[in-house]
Amino acid sequence: NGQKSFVIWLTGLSGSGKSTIANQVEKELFIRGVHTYLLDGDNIRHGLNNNLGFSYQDRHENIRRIAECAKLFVDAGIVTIVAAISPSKADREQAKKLFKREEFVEVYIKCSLEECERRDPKGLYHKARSGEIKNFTGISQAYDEPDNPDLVIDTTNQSVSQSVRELRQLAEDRALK
Ligand code: GGZ
Repeated sequence: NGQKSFVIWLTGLSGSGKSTIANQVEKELFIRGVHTYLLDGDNIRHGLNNNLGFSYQDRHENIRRIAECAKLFVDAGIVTIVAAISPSKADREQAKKLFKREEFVEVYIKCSLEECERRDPKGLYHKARSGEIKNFTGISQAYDEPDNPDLVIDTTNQSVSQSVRELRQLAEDRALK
């Protein structure tokens, strides 16, 4: 009954639901006996990546370190969930290259900018619009949509529980097959 380990890479705008979905999916997988670890960009920026900001260069380094960490966890046999905006297609591709083909699952947590901005749980979009925060993804810096993700979860008009179900199903199928 060996568990397969791999990385589930969640990319999407701030406020799209990456962390919320990832946290809930972790709980549900734990109950089902699947061991996971969550690498959340926002959290890692308080520790390992506390010397990095939001320039293209710093985001590149943020994603590189997160990907290398994810590789360590996958090597340790753990289903690893990454939740990071990871706006650059090139950076995501570099991350992907660290893994075997079947070990990297790219999931686009899709949500319209309008809806992310309406949610604005931390008031960051408001600050980005007023210019208080610079280089804000979707407002003053680009987000490259994935061309060919393994799964798209559109949270714009969908409940959290439905999004969680979709991601949990994918993770469960892959972990236990
Ligand atoms: C984007 C920013 C910014 C700027 C602060 N641009 O939604 P959050 O608040 O809670 O999580 C976001 C987090 C982004 O960190 P990541 O490591 O995921 O970004 S990346 O993958 O692009 O390196 C957001 C907050 O930090 N935040 N300033 N300028 N998000």
